[in-house]
Amino acid sequence: MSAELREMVEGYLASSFLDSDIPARLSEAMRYSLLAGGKRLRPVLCLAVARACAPERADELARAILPFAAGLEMIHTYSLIHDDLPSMDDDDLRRGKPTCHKAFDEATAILAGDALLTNAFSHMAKADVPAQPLLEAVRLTAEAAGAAGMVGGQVLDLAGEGQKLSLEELRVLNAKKTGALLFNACECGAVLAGASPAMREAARTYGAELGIAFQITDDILDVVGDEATVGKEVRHDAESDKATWPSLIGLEASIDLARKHCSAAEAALEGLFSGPDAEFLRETARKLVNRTH
Ligand code: GRG
Repeated sequence: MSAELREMVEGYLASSFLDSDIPARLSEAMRYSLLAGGKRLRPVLCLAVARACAPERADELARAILPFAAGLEMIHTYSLIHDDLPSMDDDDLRRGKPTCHKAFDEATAILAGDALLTNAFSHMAKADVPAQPLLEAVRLTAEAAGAAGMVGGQVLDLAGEGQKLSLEELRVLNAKKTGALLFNACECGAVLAGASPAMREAARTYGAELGIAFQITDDILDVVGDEATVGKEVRHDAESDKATWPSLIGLEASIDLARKHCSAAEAALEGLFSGPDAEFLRETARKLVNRTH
């Protein structure tokens, strides 16, 4: 199921930013990072939630929402490009390849990120769904990616380097930096499918639980993973003296906590979602703890 959705997203992304009006070097940098082989988790979650909300319209919905879902991946890719910059996390490797500023130059990487973020909204607005839910989903996404969401989380992350954070501070930081885009992808899937308020709430809870589990596993991979499999530098958190789940509660307790949040994600779907896409969402939550990249 997810392979099919992932391929749809991959196809859409591959055909974007080929416009001859875009300066060649900018288009090259945007496509370099966008097509570097990410998991496409956010767009696939958005599409799968929408389909699980209305299984009888699954194929039609996926086609209608695809530009919106692809926009979410563009926003995610912009955040990775900017996160890797020397003034932020200063990373040389991303998705198994040199980071954008290494492959091009710093100014081009900043502008490629800016362009991906801005153009993402143009793609999202092309979704073939009624105006009211589309406007709501665009608003939710701007909030999730913006100052009170991901960008705010990144600020807290940078400010937290070298600081001893409490568990609650780390939870809030993670919910913004990593969680906001993930739960937003799920909530927007429900909104765009015209789902009931209960389904929308359940989708949001599923995404939020998955988001925290995702960040915990990211922290764990930084400790136990190897660079070739993870596709980015590892042991980076300790080097930058970052508060992480393993550093605050230990490795074993972090694995247990990730499992707990994955179970909570699965439980959020109970009784409301059906069909193969609901099963895919449950399986995603079950498999998350064992992810290697
Ligand atoms: C620069 C505004 C701004 C925000 C950056 C996304 C982010 C916030 C930072 C990335 C660093 C990081 C380790 C974040 C936590 C987990 C995360 C989002 C990992 C990357 O997402 P994946 O694993 O990556 O879905 P792929 O490459 O598969 O898309």
